[in-house]
Amino acid sequence: SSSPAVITCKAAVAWGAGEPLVMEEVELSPPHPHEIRIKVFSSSLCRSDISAWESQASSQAIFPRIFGHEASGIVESIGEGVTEFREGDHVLTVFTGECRTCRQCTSGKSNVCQVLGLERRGVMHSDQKTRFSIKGKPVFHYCAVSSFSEYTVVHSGCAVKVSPNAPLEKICLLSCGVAAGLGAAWNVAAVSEGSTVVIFGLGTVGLSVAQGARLKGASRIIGVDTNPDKCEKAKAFGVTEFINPSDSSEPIQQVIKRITDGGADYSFECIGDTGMITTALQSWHQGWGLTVTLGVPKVKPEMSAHYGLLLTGRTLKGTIFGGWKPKSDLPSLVDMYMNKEIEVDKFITHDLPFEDINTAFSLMREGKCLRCVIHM
Ligand code: COD
Ligand code: ZN
Repeated sequence: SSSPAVITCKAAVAWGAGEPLVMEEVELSPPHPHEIRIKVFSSSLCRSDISAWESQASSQAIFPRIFGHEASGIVESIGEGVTEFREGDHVLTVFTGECRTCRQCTSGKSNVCQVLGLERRGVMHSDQKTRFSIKGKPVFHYCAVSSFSEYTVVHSGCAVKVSPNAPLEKICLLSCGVAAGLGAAWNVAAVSEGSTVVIFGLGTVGLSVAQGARLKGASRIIGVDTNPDKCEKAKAFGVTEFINPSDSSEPIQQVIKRITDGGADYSFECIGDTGMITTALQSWHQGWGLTVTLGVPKVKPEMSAHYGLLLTGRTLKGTIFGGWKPKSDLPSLVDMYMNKEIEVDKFITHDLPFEDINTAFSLMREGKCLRCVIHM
């Protein structure tokens, strides 16, 4: 077939921190070598999109920018050297790619690719440039995905081919939040049967940890969240007890130790607050216990804790994307969804047309949704 050309399409562009997105006609270049151009089918909104869009930090002031990284789509065209994809393939995008050849990808010890790892500067990995522009002026990417657009270009290592039978409007959630939570429970913590689990933050990520823990037979799953609406919602995902820190004057770690006869076996930080990591560490059982951090802190990146907490044998682990290698592991998660072994649909509290994307941002900011799926 003839080589692909520049196209124009509609994209939701953020012009400044916290400013409502504006629907713009953007130019999108053809895929460069080893890249693919995707017709985005659906994209759900994840908290990280909001955090980056709201951030006043100068390192994050990358505008104009197209957010969105939890998405599904159909391959529209392929760049030179791409052998893995064809036009028409169904794909999930991933914010952390897998080149399959670098030292980390081949290590068997890490899911963080040296070449296609988390991109924070708003450009493509290969040439530090953008593929989007408006009247010739660059429009920046987010996590090298930028799915709040009718079309996008990603590195072929940042997309995963999935079964054409899977509903694209649902499985987009497996591209980030739901997979991250399940992976934290299964791959990183390896939650054991009969154990007690505490989850700080009951968004889609935290509730996916709950689902993962329930499927591994955890007997108590304690959810902690300052939003009282999460109490009812959380039960559907396996949370057995709910604690709202605003309801009690007793420190939360003390409450947990009291009700669990000495402390939890596992705790998970799904808020993005380093103070909560300290609290999570203090909620452990004496002599054992594992804390997994999933969030990226919005404010203070340093954390503090008394070394004695670790001295007696406790463990602190960090993870991104639940330890999954996207290319190797995501197709089987999609299959599990198709076989009804994992729940995805229940996380979708809202479906919205692309034009209403700012409504999705408001719903998430106000804590009124789990996932809003935006249909392109
Ligand atoms: N105490 C208790 N609960 C709180 C507090 C608090 N101080 N503050 C907020 N919460 C609750 C909120 O009420 C909400 O229910 C929950 O915490 C957070 O949920 P969501 O829906 O806002 O967010 P998620 O589940 O989509 O994601 C949360 C993460 C923290 C995991 C995410 O934002 C993140 O930091 N990801 C880091 C990894 C990363 O950058 N990956 C890149 C793509 S995600
Ligand atoms: Zn995300």
